[in-house]
Order: sequence, then structure tokens, then C-alpha cells
Amino acid sequence: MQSRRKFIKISTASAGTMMLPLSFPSFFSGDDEDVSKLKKVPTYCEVCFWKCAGWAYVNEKGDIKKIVGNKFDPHSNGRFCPRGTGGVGMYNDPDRLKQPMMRKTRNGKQEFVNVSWNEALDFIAQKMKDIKSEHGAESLALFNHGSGGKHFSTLFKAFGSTNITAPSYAQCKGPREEAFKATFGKSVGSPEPADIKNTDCLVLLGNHIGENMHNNLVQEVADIQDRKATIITVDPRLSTIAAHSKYWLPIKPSTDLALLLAWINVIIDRGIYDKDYVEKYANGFDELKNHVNDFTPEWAEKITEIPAEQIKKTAWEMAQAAPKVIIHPGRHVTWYGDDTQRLRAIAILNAILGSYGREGGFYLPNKGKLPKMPLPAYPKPNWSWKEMMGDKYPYAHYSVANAFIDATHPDFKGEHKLKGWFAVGTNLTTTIPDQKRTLEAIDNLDLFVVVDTMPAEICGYADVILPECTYLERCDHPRISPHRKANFAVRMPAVKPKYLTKPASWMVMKLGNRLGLQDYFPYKDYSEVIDWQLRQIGSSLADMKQRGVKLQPEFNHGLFIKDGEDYNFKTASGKIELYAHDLEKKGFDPLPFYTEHEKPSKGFYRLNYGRAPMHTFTRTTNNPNLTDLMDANNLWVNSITAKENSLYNGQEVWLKNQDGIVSAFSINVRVTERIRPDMVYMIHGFGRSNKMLENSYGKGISDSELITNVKIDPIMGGTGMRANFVSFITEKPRKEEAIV
Ligand SMILES: Nc1nc2c(c(=O)[nH]1)N[C@H]1C(S)=C(S)[C@@H](COP(=O)(O)OP(=O)(O)OC[C@H]3O[C@@H](n4cnc5c(=O)[nH]c(N)nc54)[C@H](O)[C@@H]3O)O[C@H]1N2
Ligand SMILES: Nc1nc2c(c(=O)[nH]1)N[C@H]1C(S)=C(S)[C@@H](COP(=O)(O)OP(=O)(O)OC[C@H]3O[C@@H](n4cnc5c(=O)[nH]c(N)nc54)[C@H](O)[C@@H]3O)O[C@H]1N2
Ligand code: SF4
Ligand SMILES: [Mo]
Repeated sequence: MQSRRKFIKISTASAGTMMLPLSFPSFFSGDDEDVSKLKKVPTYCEVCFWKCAGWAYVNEKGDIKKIVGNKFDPHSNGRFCPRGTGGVGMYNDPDRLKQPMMRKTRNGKQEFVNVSWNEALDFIAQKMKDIKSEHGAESLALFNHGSGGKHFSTLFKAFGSTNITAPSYAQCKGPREEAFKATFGKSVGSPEPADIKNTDCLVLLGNHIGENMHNNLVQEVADIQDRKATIITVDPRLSTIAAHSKYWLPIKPSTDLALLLAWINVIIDRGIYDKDYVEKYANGFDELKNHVNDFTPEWAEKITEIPAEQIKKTAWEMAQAAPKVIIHPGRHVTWYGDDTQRLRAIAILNAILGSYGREGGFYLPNKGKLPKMPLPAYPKPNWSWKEMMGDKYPYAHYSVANAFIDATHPDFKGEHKLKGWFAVGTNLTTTIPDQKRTLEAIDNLDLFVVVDTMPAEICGYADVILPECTYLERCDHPRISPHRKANFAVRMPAVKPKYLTKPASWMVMKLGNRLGLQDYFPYKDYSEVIDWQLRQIGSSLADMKQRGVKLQPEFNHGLFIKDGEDYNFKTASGKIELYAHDLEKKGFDPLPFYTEHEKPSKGFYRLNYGRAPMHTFTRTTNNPNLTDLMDANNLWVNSITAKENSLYNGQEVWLKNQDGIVSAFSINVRVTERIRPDMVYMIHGFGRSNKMLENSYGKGISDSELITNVKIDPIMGGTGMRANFVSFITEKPRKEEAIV
């Protein structure tokens, strides 16, 4: 689309040479080099958000020779996934951002010009001050994902804005966090505290573990496969895990809530729920029982296309295994707009089977602690995203990224408008659906700063681009995530930053100096802060450089509720809320209902998307190591659908969605029986449209450009992305039809 901030195709002149293709599992040349002679530097991986701790091995010349897991780390158990091992490709990628750039108009034409750090930071600091004096500091917003965002959060809070958001809520986990909060008084959190390794029955609804490659999660699933625990996978596609499951239920897309209600019906009707647990810990059982009375397996069969007998059989399997059963909440759960209610049904099912707080169900996680360096108090902002959102999404306990876009858009009627954005480690146009709306909002900004390692699509819309060095070249906050054992991990730079790139911690310190906020950044190098933190607990950087991960048994409590223990859930009643009073108070159904969703019209197929083991979104689709394993997505099409549309295996097609949007690039058809005929499937993260991404430009299709029908969850603002339908175009479309 046309915009004031015209998308600038950054010059490719300095892009450098292509890296020699290397193949997995060895991404490193000279692998036979004696490891004992190499320097070992602790890190945690930034290729996805599992943040596995590991070691980067570096030789005397400063070449990274190997990245492996840290065996004391519960996220990795000493093993990295293919993406983590290939993470060195982020460092080696010749297409990386190399120095700061600013949008300038020359001879009436907008272009990016290389500038010095001083010029870039002076400009940003001045703009921030101007925006603050005209509209208030609160009108500056931070979109972030990943460790760089934490440093920028400090800058924002010190400057006077708490308008900070991330796509990991309203585009990802939000519905499950709120559903579990409404039910158990506590959100799920990451990593999910599912005690998979001890379970006897794992139920996955559209959670494609194995393709979704979260490290210890996959390891634990592999372990239970070995000991033949029951796995039940509900997916319209025969995912890798579905193929390894005792039951694969190829559900009609968008009908999971009906299946869940029928399972609850069977389990209550047959009296195979955990009566003692429910009586002791839960409220609202009678209301639940009445509610599900009519939601029989026969009723659900008509909706889900799963035979009633199979619904009964699988319900029985779960009850047999209980409490060692997990109905997994999944992770990317923003699908159809009623997602919080679907996740409520999942929470309820776990509750009546007594799996929450029980071995083989959900454990009660432990979290490590490190003292924080004392900083001056942050100023109190006059308003935050809560006031900005008003009474929209009343059960959102975190900020909603799409609401930030709304508050920037010219059609926003609210009082609290946003005028400046920073996007740190998030490729907003491919991440948040309805690209047109995002671009209209960006067009309405006074300042847009992008901090990235790569010339991602979002860079093309920035006023200033700040190149961050990769995780292998910097230190960041210690990783403190909940797990079975309280622990933390450190990240130290394995090598010096390439080109003129800098860590986010340095950028905010330099901006802080320019904004009179230097007291919030009392360091020259961020490692000084980490060292201070470690010294407070009797450790030090020198100590942690040897260990990488430290377990903190002093913070561990029991992982499970003991038999008969008077456990107090953090809900208003202190009990599990099968009937959610909290939701009812905010005007939502206290018990979940199935509602029918849009269906494809003739000639259209639902657009389904997911993950590949060797890629993370657009984060890796230019990574030379990982594109060597997979360099484009293809389109899964059932043979019936292929026949209907006269498509053949390997054929190049373009897609057109229900709103007439035509894909910018093409994709090759993969005819397969592994998907239902009513949908097609592709991996998210391809179809890159910034020409500076030499390695990935134009390969495959971006699902994001075709997601224009967004189903917003009224409870918490999640953007349901699976109500989009596509038809096939077999001739190359005219340029004006495609959006690039
Ligand atoms: N259409 C569609 N949309 C989706 C999804 C989908 O499957 N399909 N998935 C959703 C989900 S589950 C999530 S979690 C979100 C993910 O949303 P994002 O996290 O925004 O996804 P990425 O595409 O990986 O974009 C990450 C950006 O960070 C940059 N980057 C990588 N490393 C660093 C670093 O060290 N520092 C800095 N500053 N930048 C870095 C990358 O170059 C890239 O531009 O997307 C959501 N949106
Ligand atoms: N390799 C790799 N692993 C990753 C990531 C990555 O980028 N790469 N990203 C990580 C992140 S941030 C997240 S959030 C997770 C996401 O991982 P998940 O939560 O597992 O994934 P989703 O993308 O929601 O689910 C995709 C699956 O849902 C199925 N599906 C589609 N529609 C329906 C439906 O109506 N009903 C049912 N039951 N199933 C349906 C699809 O066929 C597909 O198999 O993955 C994480 N792990
Ligand atoms: S799961 Fe893989 S990509 Fe993600 S943090 Fe761990 S090693 Fe890195
Ligand atoms: Mo996610």
C-alpha cells in the first residue's frame, strides 16, 4: 500500500557475499578442532523464547566454533534444537544491519542514509523530548519481543511511559493466560509447568509439539513416547505428533470447544471425574454439570466430525490416567476470537480430572531470584495502556499490542493517543494481523524507531533504524524463568560486535544520557550490573562464567499439592473457579459455550499455518544455516482439493484471500493426505519482502499478508487469525494485483 512513510527498499550494494551453504547438524567448519583448546562462554539462546542456556565455543581467532546446551539447564538439558545450533547464522548472516540509518528526503525522494550513532541518537532524543512536551511522555509506546526489550523498558519507564507491549500476549499466549487465571487464579506462564515427563496421558489440541520445537518440552514428549504413554492429538492436520499419537482426531477446524464440552459431559455423566479433588478444591461443579448436560458426544459429533464413540473412548482414556493427565493449554492460541473460552474449557477439564498441582499433571513452578540494582524511583505516568484501552477487553491483565495500533490510528476517538513507537525485536507487519491497519497507524506517527539485527520488513517503515548486535555478541539480563527447580542463567558476549552494531543496553544508556536519565543506567558495560547482582548472592561474573546456570534450591517449594493439603488457589474464593465469577462480573459467560464460526465459501479453503522445526517466524528465514535446511514454505493441499482445482504436486501457485488480497509471491503445492480437504497449510515466516534480505527475498508466501479478517477476543483482545480463506491462482498475477 502507499503510505507517507514510503517503504524503502534498503540498498543492497553493501550486502556482502553469500555464506557458503553448510548442512545440518554441523553448521561449523573445522568441527574436529580440539574443544578443550577453545574458550567456553555462557549464553542463552535468542533464536526463540524458550531461552535455552548453553555454551558458545570460540577459538583464538575469535571464530565461534560450536554452540551446545548447558547440561545443568532445565530448558535444554544439555541439548540445543537445530535452530539453537544454527544460531551462529544470526551472527554470520551477511545481510545483517551494519550501522544506524535514518530516513531522509533527497531530491524529493525518501531514502535511508547511513548515519553515525551520535546523529541517530541525538535525533531520537530530541524527538522524544518534543513529543513529551507536546503530548506527554505517555504517548511514546514500546513494542518489544526478546531480551533487548527489557533494556528499552527501563528507558521508557524512566522517561515516563509504561505503554509497553509485546506480541507474545494478544498474538500468542494471552487467552490461555487469562483462562487459567480465571480458573486457577494463576496464569500458565512460560515455560509451561506441564509435568509431561511423568504423565500417562497427554492431550494436545492444535499444539504441534515436535514441529513447535520448544526444547525440553519436545524431549519430554519423546520420553513418554518411549514408555508408551497415551497421546491424544486433536488437529485437522496429521502433524508429526499426531502421527505418533494413539489417537488422532482430525477435527473440523474451529470446533474444538464443542469437543471439549462433550469430553466434560462424558466425564461428569459417567462419574469418572476426581470427586475428592473437586469437592475439596473447586467451586461451581453443579452449575458446570447443568451447563454441559446437553453437550453430548452425539451433539459434538455433528459439529466436530469426530465420531461420538471416539469422543467417549478418549474421555475414558483421560479419566483412566488421571490425575496423571495433561490437557495441554497450547501456546499460540489466538485462533477464532472465542479463544479464552476454549482455554477455559481446557482449564475446567484439567480441574475435574484433578491434574492441576499433581504429579504427571501440572506442577507448581519454582522461580530463582536475583536482587535488582537499586535505581531511582520511576516517575508516575499520568495514564497507561489501561486508561488508553478504556473498557475494551476488560479481562486483559497485560497490554494488548493491537490496542496500541488502534490508539495510533487516525480513526481513534479516545483521549489517550500514541504518537511515537519503538519496535525492538519484533517484525510488526508480519506479526500483527491486518497489515493495512498497522501501516495506517505507522503513517500517523511522529517518530518510529526500529531496533533489529536484520533488515526486517518493519525496518522499511522506520524513521531511524538502530542495528543491534546479536545475542552472541552481548550480555543481557540474567534469565530467570520458572521451572521445576529455581535457577538462573547468564549470557556473556562470546565475540565482539560485528560492524557498527551495539547492544540494546548500550543504546538505552546513551539515550539516557541525552535525556537526563543517566542515573537509571549506572554502567559503562551491562556486565557491571550483572556482576553487582551476582555479588549480592555470593557469586560473581567470574564464577558464573564457569557455570552458566545456577540452581537456587533455597527458593524451591514442593512441586505438587500434597494429599489432603488445604491448598489456597489465588482466586477470589480461594478455590478453583469452574464457574468463573470474575468473568461473569465483567459481562462474559461464566461457563464456556460453543459458537459456530465462519466457513469457507465455494472455491475457498481455510488458511492454516504453523511452525517448522528449523525456523522461528521471520527471525530465522534469512539465516544461512537454517535456510540450508528449508529455504521456502510450501502449501499443503489435500488430494481431493488438488483434484477439485486441477493442481499437481510441486505446482507454483499464488493465493487470493476472501478480501481480494493476492499474495506477493508464489508457493509450491504439496499434495498430501495429511490435511483435511477444507484447509491449506503453510509455515509462518516466509515470503520475505525486503530486498535487502538477499537470502530469503521472495521465497514462499507470507501467511501474514493474507490474514485480513481478524477475530478479536472480546475478553482480552487476542487477535484470532484462523478465519481467513484462500483460493488458488495458477497464472502469475499482474503486478497491481499483488501487494508488493
Ligand atoms: N501470521 C502470523 N502471525 C503471527 C504468528 C503466526 O504464526 N502467523 N505467530 C504469532 C506468535 S505465536 C508470536 S510469539 C509472534 C512473534 O512475533 P515476533 O517476535 O515479532 O516475530 P519475528 O518474526 O520472529 O520477529 C522478530 C524480529 O526480531 C529480530 N531480532 C532477532 N534477534 C534479535 C535481537 O537479538 N535483537 C533485536 N533487536 N532484534 C532481533 C528479527 O530480525 C525480527 O525482525 O508472532 C505472532 N504472529
Ligand atoms: N520450531 C519452532 N518452534 C516454535 C516456534 C517457532 O517459531 N519455531 N514458536 C514458538 C511459539 S512463540 C509458539 S507460540 C508456539 C506455537 O506452537 P503451537 O501452540 O503448537 O502452535 P499453533 O501455531 O497454534 O498450532 C499449529 C497447529 O494447530 C493446528 N490447527 C489449526 N487450526 C486448528 C483448529 O481449529 N483446531 C485444532 N485442534 N488445531 C488446529 C494446525 O494444523 C497446526 O498443527 O511454538 C513455539 N515453538
Ligand atoms: S528451543 Fe531451540 S531455538 Fe529455542 S531457545 Fe532452545 S535451543 Fe534456542
Ligand atoms: Mo508465540
